[in-house]
Amino acid sequence: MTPKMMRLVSAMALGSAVACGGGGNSASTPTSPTGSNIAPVTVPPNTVLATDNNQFNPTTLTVTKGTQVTFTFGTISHNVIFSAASGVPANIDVVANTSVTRTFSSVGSFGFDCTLHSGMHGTVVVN
Ligand SMILES: [Cu+2]
Repeated sequence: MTPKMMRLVSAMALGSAVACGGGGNSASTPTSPTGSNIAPVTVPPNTVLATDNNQFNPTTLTVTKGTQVTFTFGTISHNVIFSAASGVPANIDVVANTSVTRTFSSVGSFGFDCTLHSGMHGTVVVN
C-alpha cells in the first residue's frame, strides 16, 4: 500500500467515524412494565395493548374526557367487553392483529374484560 493510499484509507475511516458519531443520544423511550415477569414494553399514549401474554397493558389507563383510546391487538385473539356504565363505549368483538379505537365521551371509570381469558381485566378512567 502506498503512503498516498494509506492517507486515503485513514481519511475514509475518520469520515465514517464522524458520520456514525453524530449526536450520541441513544433514544430511550419510557416503558410501562406491568406484571412481575413481563419484559418492559413501550406503550404509546392513550393506548391499551391486549398482549399475547393475555393481559391488558396498562391495566389502568387514565385519560381526559373526549380522548380516543386505541386498543391494539397482537397475534392472540381477544375481545374487550365493557362493564355496564353510563356513557360506556361499544364493546370490541374478538379480533387479532389490528387496532380499534373507542372515544370516551363521559367521565367515569370503565372496566372491561376479555371474556376469552380469565383474569384479563382493564380499566379506563376518564376525568
Ligand atoms: Cu384475551
